[in-house]
Amino acid sequence: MSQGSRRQPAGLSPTLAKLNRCLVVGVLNVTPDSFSDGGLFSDTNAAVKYAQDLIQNGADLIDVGGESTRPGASRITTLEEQKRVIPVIKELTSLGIITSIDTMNSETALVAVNAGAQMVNDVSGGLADENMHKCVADLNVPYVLMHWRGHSTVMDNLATYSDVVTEVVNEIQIQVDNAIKSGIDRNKIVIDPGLGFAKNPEHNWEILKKFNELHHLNLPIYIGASRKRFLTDFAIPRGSLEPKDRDIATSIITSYVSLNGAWAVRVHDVSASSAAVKIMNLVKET
Ligand code: PMM
Repeated sequence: MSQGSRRQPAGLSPTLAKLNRCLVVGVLNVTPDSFSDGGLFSDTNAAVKYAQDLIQNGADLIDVGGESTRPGASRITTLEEQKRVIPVIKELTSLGIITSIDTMNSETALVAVNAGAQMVNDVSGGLADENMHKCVADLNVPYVLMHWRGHSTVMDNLATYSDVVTEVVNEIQIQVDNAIKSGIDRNKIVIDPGLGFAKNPEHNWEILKKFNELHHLNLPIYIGASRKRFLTDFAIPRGSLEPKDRDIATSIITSYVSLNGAWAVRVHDVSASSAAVKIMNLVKET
């Protein structure tokens, strides 16, 4: 198997920067309606306890999100989003746990970084909020820029491609150029093909099959495959696995992308993916 070389962004805390392997990002959705873990955390204490368990089980950092991006999800107000995530980020920071903020909203990104988040994870790559790139440039933190074509209410209708990998790479390149024009340091950008976002299962598999083409962008790569519906394609009958039964498939994807040079994977079940990235590091050519 050909192995892409792993790049990492500048501006990481030394704890993360020194890890010579794919990072494991634990998902913490403080939402009532995310597709696999929505509604688990009604209060800050429960969310913090869950994040501590994720760290205990091998997460290197925690991605905190307050707005669901599952297909069909509707938007929430900035105030509601911040009410959900900011107390959690503050508490995790005080406990020494590294966090990123999963938001499309520049105001939330700003408040979250001021509360201690060390990275902005923007599933819209700057397209949902025209102030996001300028905001991240000022914050000067690592920025995950995901491929995106539209909000959750419409994204399934936007899954039309003649060559998905070429189009995704080209559209990411445009957003990277826009980000740099707004003042974001290129060394702080991480790209993500956005599995499941305006992509049907065949598109997701094609992107994974041609994973090495993502390296043409010469930027660190972040992958969020965890528990997504396409991971049920192998099941009999097809599609029969519930989100929580997709963790074995998720960890197999983690093995594959970490061997192929992904910088980080965003996962719900961190223990299996943590084992996967460590084992892949042992078998990988250096
Ligand atoms: N997927 C989800 C949420 N945030 N962020 C990035 N960068 N990439 C992803 O693929 C991604 C994300 C949706 O999954 P969830 O509802 O389980 O959090």
